[in-house]
Amino acid sequence: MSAPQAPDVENCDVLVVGAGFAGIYTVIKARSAGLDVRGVEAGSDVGGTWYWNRYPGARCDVESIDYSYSFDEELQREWVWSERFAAQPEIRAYIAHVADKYDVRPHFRFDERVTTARFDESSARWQVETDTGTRMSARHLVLATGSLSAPHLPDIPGVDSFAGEVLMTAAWPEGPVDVSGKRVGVIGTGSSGIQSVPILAESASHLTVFQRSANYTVPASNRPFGEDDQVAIQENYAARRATSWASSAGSPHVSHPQEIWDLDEQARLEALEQRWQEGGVLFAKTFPNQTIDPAVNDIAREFAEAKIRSIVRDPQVAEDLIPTDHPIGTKRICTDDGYYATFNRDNVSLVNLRRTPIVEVTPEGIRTEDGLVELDVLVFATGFDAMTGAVTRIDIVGPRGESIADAWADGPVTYLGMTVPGFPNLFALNGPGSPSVLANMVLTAEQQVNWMVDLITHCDGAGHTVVEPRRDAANAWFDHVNQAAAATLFPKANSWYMGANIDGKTRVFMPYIGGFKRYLDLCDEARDGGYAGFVLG
Ligand code: N01
Repeated sequence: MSAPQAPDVENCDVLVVGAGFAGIYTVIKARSAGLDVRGVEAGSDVGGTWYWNRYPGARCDVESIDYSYSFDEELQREWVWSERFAAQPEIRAYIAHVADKYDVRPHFRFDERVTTARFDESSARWQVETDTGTRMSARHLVLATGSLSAPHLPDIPGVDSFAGEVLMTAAWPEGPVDVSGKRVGVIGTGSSGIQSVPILAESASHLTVFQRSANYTVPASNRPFGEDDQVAIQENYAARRATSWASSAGSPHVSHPQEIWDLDEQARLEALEQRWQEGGVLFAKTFPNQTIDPAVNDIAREFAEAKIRSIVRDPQVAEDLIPTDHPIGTKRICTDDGYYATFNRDNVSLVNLRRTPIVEVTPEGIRTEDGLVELDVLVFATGFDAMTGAVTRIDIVGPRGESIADAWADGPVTYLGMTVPGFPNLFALNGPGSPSVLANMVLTAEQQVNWMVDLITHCDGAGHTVVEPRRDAANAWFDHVNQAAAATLFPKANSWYMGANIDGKTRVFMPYIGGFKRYLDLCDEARDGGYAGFVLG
């Protein structure tokens, strides 16, 4: 083991950045393996995504009973979800419960943000500093920093001049925000915008939605769980989890058993209608080939577009709400509660920025090419520098002087979506090259943390102090990730999966779309093959 550091430096085996689902489980698992684990979290408490994204309407688009830890039967039995799709406060309460149950908080420094990390080759340790001046030294650095946690604020002319209240969905204030009687503008119509718009519309005097690209969204069909549901959930939990672990996306849902071409038109429409009524993102997977075969995609897309036209009364508004730039499901399909119907309200307007772009933000509101829209509150629901932003915003430098931002300039190269060539003893959980955002983030976090702790334990047992993926193994993984994406329609969309929402970001499909179970198998193979993809020193 390497020598301890200077007295003012806090030492540990494993330093985890982030106290969301992945960071919390890192503490639990690493501690149980006998490792001294500490953490740093920028927020004031645990929760990660669910700590920051407190905007009205924030709700997970994965069912609550699936979007929860599976590692402890007792935890699974004792926690009772109140709804099919849990809202942010309930998920945050769940994470807090887990933190209490497993005594996680004492491991974390809260209200501190990691700013720099340098790998010192002589001690084989990461030297880490935070924005409050804390210095830490760890054998392993774990970036549990989230895939959608580096908010993106667009550089619109005059954006700082607005005299009213400015809010961001990704950093919504803790206390109540009252927009009643106010003129509210929302920029952005991704999942965050689409979830908040119906709620804001209920109290704003007027709500203006500034839409650059329309998105597909499917009603959640959310419902409270009754007592019968709770009994059924417990009876079926083991089977449901087993199905999820063996699935392509970490959830228990399966596509229609037949190919679309084996069905007549009526049967196709019935299948799509059934999925539409079931609600949520799974509509994108009604048929097995839906995001692979353009002809299948077109049938689902036309079905969704007919739904929009049937709900929205103003035909021009309906047309404006219909996406024109991507196959359905190739951007994360949104899950809503009354989004399209909101545009039937008298106090709601849609501004199609493709027709009338924003010219500037002024102290009074937003000036488009069509004139000034006066506002009291301006909400940015403008997304994230996804998958890489939270990592590259930390100044991380490897032993050969290369920063991770430079290393990933042409796209994020990882091995197995967890480790990075040139950056020993570093793990990026739910990172680029992993199923993460395309699967169930909680289960992928569990699997990755288990795999990572196995690797650390293996190294410790064999007396290795340094573990780094081989560059050829990482390049092969990068190619595999890209080939998997190229076999689908996903690269056709200017999505955050592709890095297309951030100016200057290299366009590479970042998550692994080759399948959750396949990914688990490949990780297991890498371990069972004696970690041949790594250099151990
Ligand atoms: O962000 P987004 P999000 N001028 O990137 C627009 C997860 N999530 O926070 O597409 C005008 O999807 C941008 O327009 P365009 C989920 O995985 C899950 O909503 O770039 N508009 C777009 O409309 C999701 O996919 C849940 O043309 C500008 C919007 O801002 C991911 O997080 C809830 C602009 C950003 O949409 C991200 O969702 C919430 C500009 N200059 C989030 N810049 C659930 O579980 C950007 N936009 C339900």
